[in-house]
Amino acid sequence: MEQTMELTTDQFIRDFEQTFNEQQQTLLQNATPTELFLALAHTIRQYYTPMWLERNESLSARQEKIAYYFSIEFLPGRMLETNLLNLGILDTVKEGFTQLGLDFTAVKNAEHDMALGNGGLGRLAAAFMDSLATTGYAGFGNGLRYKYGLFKQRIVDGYQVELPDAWFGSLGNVWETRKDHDAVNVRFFGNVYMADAGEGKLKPVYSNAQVLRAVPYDVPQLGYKNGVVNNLRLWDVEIPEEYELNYPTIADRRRVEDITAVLYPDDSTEEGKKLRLMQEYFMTSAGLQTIVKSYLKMGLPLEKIYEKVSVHINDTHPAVAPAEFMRILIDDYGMEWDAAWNATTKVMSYTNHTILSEALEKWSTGLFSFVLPRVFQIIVEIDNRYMAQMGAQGADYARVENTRIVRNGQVHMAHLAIIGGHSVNGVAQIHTELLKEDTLRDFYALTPEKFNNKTNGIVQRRWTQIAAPVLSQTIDKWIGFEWRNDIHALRALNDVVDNPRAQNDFWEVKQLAKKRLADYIEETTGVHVSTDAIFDVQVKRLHAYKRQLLNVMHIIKLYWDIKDNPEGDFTPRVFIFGAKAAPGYHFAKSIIKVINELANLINNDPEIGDKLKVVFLENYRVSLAELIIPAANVSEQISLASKEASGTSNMKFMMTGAVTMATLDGANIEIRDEVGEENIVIFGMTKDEVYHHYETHDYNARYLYDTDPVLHRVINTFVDGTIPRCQSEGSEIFDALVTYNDEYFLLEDFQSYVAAQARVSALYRDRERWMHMSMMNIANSDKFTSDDTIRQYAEEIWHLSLPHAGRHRAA
Ligand code: GPQ
Repeated sequence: MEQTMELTTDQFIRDFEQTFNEQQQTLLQNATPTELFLALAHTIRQYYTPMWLERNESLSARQEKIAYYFSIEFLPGRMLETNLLNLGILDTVKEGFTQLGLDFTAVKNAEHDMALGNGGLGRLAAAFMDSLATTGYAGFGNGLRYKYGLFKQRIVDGYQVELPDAWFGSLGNVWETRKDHDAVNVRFFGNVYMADAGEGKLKPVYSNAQVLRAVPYDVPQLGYKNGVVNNLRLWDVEIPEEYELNYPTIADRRRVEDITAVLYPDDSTEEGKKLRLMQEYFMTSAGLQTIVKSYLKMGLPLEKIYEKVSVHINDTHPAVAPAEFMRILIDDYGMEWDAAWNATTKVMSYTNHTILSEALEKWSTGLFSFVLPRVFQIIVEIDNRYMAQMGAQGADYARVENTRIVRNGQVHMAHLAIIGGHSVNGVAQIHTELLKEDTLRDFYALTPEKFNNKTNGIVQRRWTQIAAPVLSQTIDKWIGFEWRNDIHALRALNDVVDNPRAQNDFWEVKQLAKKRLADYIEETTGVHVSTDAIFDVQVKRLHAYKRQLLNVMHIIKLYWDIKDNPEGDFTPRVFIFGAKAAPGYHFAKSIIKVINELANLINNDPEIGDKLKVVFLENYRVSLAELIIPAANVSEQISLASKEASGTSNMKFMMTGAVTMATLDGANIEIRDEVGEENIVIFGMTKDEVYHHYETHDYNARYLYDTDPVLHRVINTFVDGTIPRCQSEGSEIFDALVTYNDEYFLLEDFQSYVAAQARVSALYRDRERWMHMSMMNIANSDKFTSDDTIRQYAEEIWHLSLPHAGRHRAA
């Protein structure tokens, strides 16, 4: 149901000027973009606050079921334009700024990205918040209010340098509201023993525990033109007044503040691991405590809490939730074990985001029981009862043993999440299949009914209406405006993909986006790139399995092709990278260094000229993605088949008209199904071929290196001094590829990748054919709306119904 705020430009200007005058003691014309941004944000706050209050009142008055999405990461990026778009007043505000003679773009750029996430997982969580509000479901986020978000990346001498990202700095987060009255205490450490509580009951007694205060800050999540405002609750840590004497020095306090200081503390040390576990428990415990409290306010029986509450465990970071929920129900509210367990398993559900084993969290029982002694007791009890119950059912012993929570001195968090919940899902079809047949196969054999797939999605509004306004206008021109409210209407574009005038329009749109990016590239790197070249983009975290290195090997091959035959016919390309490497991930950082040195070599070779350029854009983040993605001709999605759970940038590129260069991995497969085989470029091994290598151990990278002369030359380029200033990084790469047998099969996929890239070059030269492909991608991208993904979560996992619209109804 569409519903926009009624706001005239004149009214907006009055509101804005009034807020500005109250806040900033200066003239509008003298204000900095930041001052203007703050005034604008506060104006918007006034607009949505009544809706927010009303939403909360109506949800509790109607006792609506609420799903709580627990995630250690949320990556919304900038909120200004999303909030304006969703209120339906983006154009009004832009017009108001024009009338005031102010530069809206400068003001929007003054907002610091809210980067409380690393990459896909955090961005997905933020997308789900938007889609929950947009679909109208009551779904609230629960996470941490990090003082420093994901590090800021600088490139110095080709190396990644990490700087702290003080995202709310001295200005604060303009969107949040502190909710003091919902603060709760969270306990760590100490000793716990069970004492007689009378009536044959036991109660835990704590000694020497550390008690910390969890204070929530709420960030509103606005639905698209529907008047709905949901809530993202981020927890911060404080020292409770009654315990202040325990922290006499600033250093003592700092250690506490560390809990919400950084997004992923370095966990290569025992201290770092402890801090990470404390973060996970802190947000989980605080969230669950307040959820139970607000449920009880309705006066309903606690045993039935699952009728009004769902808790979603986003990856394993909040997977302590089932045990903590049991603790709250039993210790704090006196419930019996069986009733508590029944409620817990009905409340909890879990999403897995990777099959890579290093990301499936495990904690040593020593550390876990030291930090969370009571929760550990409960986990041991859950584990014992699970064994007993499975044994009684006659389940296969080996399977049960493999699925235990506590095993070989470790606590397996994914196992706790699966045993303690009713649903486990993967994030793309192939990923869910792999969970069933490999990673979690014993669980699947024991409890197949828990497994389901929910293919990821994106907030398409952000990637078109906000990131690509001209593309959006062009879509309007050809099929009307309906797609802005119902994304499935985009399919009407299928009718014009072969219309020469439409093709021409969409070509021009892409050229404009490329020009915008080319200007940015020149400004930030000094490299001039031609918009006549194919813009070939790979932006994502730097990880060996994502195979940025395969892309690099292809670039080296092209470099030699041109050097060998400078007069040859060549389709010009600009290769654009953006990628942060985890601070402790040495190999990934070496790849960044090599990309930068290769870029120096190529970009400064007059013989190469405009035929080939390589650009590494530093500090890749959501707001930079908004600039880069709409400008891409080719979207590089080249992970080793089976390794990328889904990918989500692949969906954003598709939607803005890039052609995907893809392995049959993650959601690439579903993209192919939507656009058709001929409108995507597929290469490389399938997951079955990869698994065949694993089973037979027959892979021999050195043999490929020795026998394929092209590969041989490309790989030698890493170590023969051709690329200056990266001797040691080059030999690390050589060793990974040849000496250590190429874990991600780059050598095997190389020839097929090169052939696929040659196909892309040929296709691009046939503009009609290329525009057909490009527009087919836009026209068939509706499947990947996170609005539909979240509807499936809401209906199939959380069993929510759509709350009735409040007073704010469409006229
Ligand atoms: N993903 Cl386990 C992350 O971004 N961080 C993580 O710690 C884990 C997964 C990604 C995954 O690699 C992508 O394939 C997915 O598209 C994304 O999660 C969202 O599901």
